[in-house]
Amino acid sequence: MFGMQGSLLDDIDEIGLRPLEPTRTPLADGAWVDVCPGWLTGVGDVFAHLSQAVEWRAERRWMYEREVDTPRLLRFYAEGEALPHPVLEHARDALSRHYTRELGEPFTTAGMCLYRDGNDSVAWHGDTLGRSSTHDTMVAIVSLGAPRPLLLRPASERAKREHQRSGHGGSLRFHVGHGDLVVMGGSCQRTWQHAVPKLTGSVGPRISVQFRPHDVR
Ligand SMILES: O=C(O)CCC(=O)C(=O)O
Repeated sequence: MFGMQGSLLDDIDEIGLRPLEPTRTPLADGAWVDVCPGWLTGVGDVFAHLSQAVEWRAERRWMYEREVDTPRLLRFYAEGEALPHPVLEHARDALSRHYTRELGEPFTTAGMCLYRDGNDSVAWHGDTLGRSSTHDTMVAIVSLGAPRPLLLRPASERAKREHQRSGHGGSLRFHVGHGDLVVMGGSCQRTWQHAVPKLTGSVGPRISVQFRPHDVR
């Protein structure tokens, strides 16, 4: 459906998970981000399976008094719903085990997005539906396919001030694809925002799988 050129790693690796040993970057106002490059292996096969097996849906939204397509395809797997590939169940369980002491609860849902090309995108937002609007939590994102920039910028006044003072100023950029894991934690969903911007030129498809705990969207 959406062809992808595999990287060298994708070609030689079996489907599985490398050891979960993320590197943490503290962010302003109580947020942090963990990164574990190439965590999921055998990405080419998983991507091919997901692009065919998932019932991708186009959603509509209102913009300037007009209903338009959301620029990406989506599928949400609710608590208790089987995930479309066993390695995603392993990933969710491994994340729950790794973060159990810090998070205090398991990851239970999986949101999936398919960015078909550089025209697909998601605008600046925090995942602030449910408890994440008031409580610290985590959103763990596994990226498959062509790397895309995942941008983070401070949103609360305090985060903006602290981020500015730290000398960084602008947005942070994580180039994610090919099985990379990014976990946004602490206050990140309410004090920072994230986005996947549109890109020009030839951009291959990317699938993002977001694992979240109960009542976090
Ligand atoms: O594509 C991504 O990794 C980000 C997805 C996202 O922010 C969302 O669906 O809320």
